[in-house]
Amino acid sequence: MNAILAAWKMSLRGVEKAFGLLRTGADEKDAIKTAVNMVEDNPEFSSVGYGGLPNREGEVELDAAFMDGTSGRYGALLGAKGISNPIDAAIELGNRHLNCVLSGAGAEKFARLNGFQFKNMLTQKAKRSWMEELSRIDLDDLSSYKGHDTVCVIARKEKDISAGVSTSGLFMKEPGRIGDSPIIGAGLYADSFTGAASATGVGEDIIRGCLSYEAVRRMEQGKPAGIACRETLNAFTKKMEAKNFSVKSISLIAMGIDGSFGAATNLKDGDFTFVYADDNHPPAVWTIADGTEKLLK
Ligand code: SD4
Repeated sequence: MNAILAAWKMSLRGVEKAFGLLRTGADEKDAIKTAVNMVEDNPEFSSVGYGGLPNREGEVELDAAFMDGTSGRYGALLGAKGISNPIDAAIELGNRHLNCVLSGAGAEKFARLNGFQFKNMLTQKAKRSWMEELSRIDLDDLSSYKGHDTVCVIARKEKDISAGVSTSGLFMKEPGRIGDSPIIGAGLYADSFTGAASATGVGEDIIRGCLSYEAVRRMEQGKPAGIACRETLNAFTKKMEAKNFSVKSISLIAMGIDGSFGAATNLKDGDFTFVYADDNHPPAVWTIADGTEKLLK
């Protein structure tokens, strides 16, 4: 079975291309790279790669990670600047056993030494948004700004399932702030025995719940992907409420080796979108409404 699941409708073009490659022989790692690269390279998407919105000092800091569910390998880069395609460097880091998670200057040095391309990731448009926002926002109230969405891609080739994520993180974050996206178990988790999950939304809250790991753990107990996502999000929200902690925006996607796929969100109906394709479903945009997955008309 070939399948791809990706967060947010901005992933559609990338998933279409990646799914075509998957069906004609590419492995799931190449499919993830292709789908994520198309979002990273598109300056219209203000949350990922080139054109991503900067931190409060006007610098674009990038987080990316890749986890191979068959080998258990994982690579991540945190708060790196200027790397054109952070997911490529994360995939490369995943080939290492040690030193597979690098931050800041170390991550940039690794990318340079390994021949990855660099460019100024701050577009004029992103700079203008930053300048406008600087005069307006309450810096103590960081939340997931509209249109600020991480690209999360899960791909399956026969029995192999992997996951990759890439983001410029929350707009106006503090320099050095790291979200869930590159953190194993939080922003992504993949285990080909069971399935994979990935998260988008306010990273600080996703990290608190280790939500991607938790969704995969629930699938391991026999839950289909969508139910595992909903149970994970509901249980976490309830537990945090009992601690007088109110969680912000969170959305989860998951795919099981049993063929299931699904998502959960605490955004309002229709606001969270995802893209899915497999051998029986052509690439299409889905959403969550009335608590379940629905094809977006
Ligand atoms: C972060 N989870 O840096 C990312 C941002 C995101 O939708 O996914 N926004 O916290």
